[in-house]
Amino acid sequence: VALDGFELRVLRIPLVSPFTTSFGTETVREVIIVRALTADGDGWGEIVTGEAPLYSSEYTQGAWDAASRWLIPALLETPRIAAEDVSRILEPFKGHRMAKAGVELAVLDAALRAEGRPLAAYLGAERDRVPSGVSVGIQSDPARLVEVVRGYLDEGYVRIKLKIKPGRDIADTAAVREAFGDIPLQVDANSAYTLADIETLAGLDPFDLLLIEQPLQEDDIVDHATLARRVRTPICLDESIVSLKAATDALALGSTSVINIKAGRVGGYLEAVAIHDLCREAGIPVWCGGMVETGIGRAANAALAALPGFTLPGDVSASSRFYHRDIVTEPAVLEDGHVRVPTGPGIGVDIDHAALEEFTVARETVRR
Ligand code: OSB
Ligand code: MG
Repeated sequence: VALDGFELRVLRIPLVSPFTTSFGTETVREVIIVRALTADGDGWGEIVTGEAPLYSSEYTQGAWDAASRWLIPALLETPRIAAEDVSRILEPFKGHRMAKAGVELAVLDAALRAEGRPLAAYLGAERDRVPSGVSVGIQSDPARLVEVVRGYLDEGYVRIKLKIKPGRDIADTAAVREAFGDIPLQVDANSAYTLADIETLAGLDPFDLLLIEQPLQEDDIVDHATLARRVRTPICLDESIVSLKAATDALALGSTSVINIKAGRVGGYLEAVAIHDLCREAGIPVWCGGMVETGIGRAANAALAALPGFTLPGDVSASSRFYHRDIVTEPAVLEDGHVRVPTGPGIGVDIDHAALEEFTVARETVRR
């Protein structure tokens, strides 16, 4: 595509209910939307950082600075680039993977829209809908958690993921298992534990969980291998898998037996596909994680999750799980426990410009 420039916006979108994880409570999703401006039309991407560096080191203002001062100017140096060139051009800049992923998606969307080609087909998707799991935040107490989970099960979600943290783990998990029996159930600690908590984590074994997601720190790759030998529940890394190389290393060490793939965390949808391919070859199940995406990232995630190696339900929920109003004209909906993979060109969804404007709190255009 011939890039004329990029528009960056910070959006602040209210959540339908507070979302509590081991690292904090959010009531508003702050996110960066990227628009690639090209001679053949626009493309859209999403930088999934949050306001504060609590999930990983990336955060809104850092990603904004990296994108506007370094990543975008580097891409604008060449008159024409292919989406497949983006990661190589941005390679000299260390880290900032979420920023890179959002910029790459905008270029990819512009290129695919110009060709009339859907992202799903381009990535190698083989399904037209994907099973939808839901990530459930920490509630005031286990009884309330059971009621919230009941609501999601009634809506049709096919897999429940409970956020846990020290002191809100065993009793919460026990309450949900007790209330609903043999449902597909897993937990996510967002790196809230250390190896000193092995007894607690092994205490989750009787609940027959699909997996425990990211119990230890991002760089605790050896400790995760130690933990994996001491608990029966499969360990699934999220935060630790920042690249294809990190995935290769974690599998070699035995630190993880399932991988949560998030395009933002690994620097883009193309790197995400490479991790999918590695895992499929190795017989490692993967599933598509979420970062409370708007309709832009949610559409792209549905496309990714439709690849054949995504054998577990992902955090690819309906837009209504988080938002009253989305910024696309056809937000993802739950149909029989599944989300449909968009079939239109590019990410396959159109922007609701009125909603986009309503939630925009900052904007900047960087032109060639
Ligand atoms: O760890 O998977 C995570 C949300 C924000 C940051 C990290 C995580 C999450 C979720 C929600 O669990 C996933 C989603 O439904 O988008
Ligand atoms: Mg996670």
